[in-house]
Amino acid sequence: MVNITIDNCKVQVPANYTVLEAARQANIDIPTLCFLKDINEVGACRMCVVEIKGARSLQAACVYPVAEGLEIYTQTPAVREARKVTLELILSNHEKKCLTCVRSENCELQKLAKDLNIKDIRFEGEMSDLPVDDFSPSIVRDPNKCVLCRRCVSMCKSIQSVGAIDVTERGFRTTVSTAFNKPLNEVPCVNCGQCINVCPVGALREKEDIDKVWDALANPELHVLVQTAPAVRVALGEEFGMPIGSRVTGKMVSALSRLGFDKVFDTDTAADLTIMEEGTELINRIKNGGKLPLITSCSPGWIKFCEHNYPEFLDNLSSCKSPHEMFGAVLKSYYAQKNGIDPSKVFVVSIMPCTAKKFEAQRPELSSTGYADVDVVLTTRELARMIKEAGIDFNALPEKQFDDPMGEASGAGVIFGATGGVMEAAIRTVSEVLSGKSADNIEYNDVRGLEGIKEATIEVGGLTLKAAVAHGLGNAKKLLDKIKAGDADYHFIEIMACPGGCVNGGGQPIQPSQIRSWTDLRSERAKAIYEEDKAMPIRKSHENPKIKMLYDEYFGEPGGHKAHELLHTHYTK
Ligand code: HC1
Repeated sequence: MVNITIDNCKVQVPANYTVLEAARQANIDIPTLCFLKDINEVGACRMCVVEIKGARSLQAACVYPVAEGLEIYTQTPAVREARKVTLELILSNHEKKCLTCVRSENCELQKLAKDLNIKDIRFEGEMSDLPVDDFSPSIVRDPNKCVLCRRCVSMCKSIQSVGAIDVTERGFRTTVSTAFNKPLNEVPCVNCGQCINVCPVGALREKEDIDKVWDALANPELHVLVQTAPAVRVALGEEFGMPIGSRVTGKMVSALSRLGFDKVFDTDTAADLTIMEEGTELINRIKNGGKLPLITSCSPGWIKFCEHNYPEFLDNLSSCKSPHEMFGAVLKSYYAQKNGIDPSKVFVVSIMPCTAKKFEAQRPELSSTGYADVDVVLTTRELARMIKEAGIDFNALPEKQFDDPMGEASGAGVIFGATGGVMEAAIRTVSEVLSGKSADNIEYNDVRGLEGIKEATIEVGGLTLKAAVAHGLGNAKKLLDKIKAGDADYHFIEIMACPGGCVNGGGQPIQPSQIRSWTDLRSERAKAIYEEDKAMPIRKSHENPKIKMLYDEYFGEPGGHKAHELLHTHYTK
């Protein structure tokens, strides 16, 4: 610990703190723009400057280390003027279309202007007029709104090890762009959308598909079905002012019914179906000498990363479609048939925490009924916008259950939304299938939590299963490199593209740096996921009666012919 003085208050702080962290401990709020804890700590924007006694110039609090006896002043006239000039210079060439910007009221630049009491902008800068890149099915990039904070670059390069974007050019022409300024869909972007979640302004956003859904809902010829991913229910409430980690499953179902969907289904049900298929695939590969390790295939960002960077692992991928794609195929086959509806009139909307699911839904490999399994994917944020546009008072909504005939899911389906969840759900089922006995302890803590790579050795029905879980593509890369080098071997691996898994997907509500830097969104939302699992009457996929019904009435057996036709695919790129 060291003793320092901030604005004449004496405080004791850990010796490894920066001035920004020390000020926070002393309840002094220093404004920041480029700073994002553990992701972008580069001191580039100069919004957080402070005076340090003895230093020759103002210093960036986010990178300046504390030391015994340091005297810091955060609100001197020189500091206030420097911050205002910096902010006005940023604003001088920022496209100020705040009324219609998707980040209005959730924009860190707008908040800074208000907090720093900016009334006039003293400088009139030249405005850039660069083309908006909206070719990707998942992400829109508007360089005219970019404030060059570099958070997106750090996320893409350092955390995700994708490196699809970087800072290019010099001086006034400096911009964040792709190699040769190509559209995002022509570079190895994996569509994970993590760049959107860290952008302080509206320079990065999801490709909005709301109007396609309004049109479908207004079309009397269509039977419009919606399904919601596990992670949406623990984050949607944030869009309506609720605390991080609020569970809003019942209100979410109510809202979707009020929007006019014919049925509201739960992707968790299809997650249970995935476990039946993937568990069977794992057992078959182990027993019959198939390709191991088996690697999960439900994260489309991970699939694309694998295609671009590790094609030698493509045959390790499970042939299972992701749960929402499986559900789409079930709705356009079994459900359509059972209800006497022409499958061409069934319109499936998936509400996902993920921007890569928009890309996934367009993949030609995912249309086994002759129609796209899923017609439109909306993110959690887009759903919130629809609810607001419809004038629905979300907080006052009653709780509602998912619709039948497939309105039931297990806790195993719910935990898919957190890193380690697919692994844990699979173990819950595979261990019972192999041992023939029902297990009481079904919580596998070794695969839970936020360690980048988790390993577990599990005794399942006479087999010693070696498992690993990686979340975030940087961790996936480390794990795959270890396997390639012969330093590790496993039977089964779960990989999710987003750090923390889907709870932290690129389509989830955006929390500003002031919150995100100090509260771990991933663990708060994951906590809610595990609470939801605990509250479920059925917690194992193979015990879900709707899944039993599906196999009895339609698919026959897991891994059977019909299941392969509709629920599996193969990625070959
Ligand atoms: Fe996910 Fe999945 S868990 S991929 O993280 O396998 O997006 O939530 O829906 O499909 O079930 C996302 C979440 C989601 C699929 C499931």
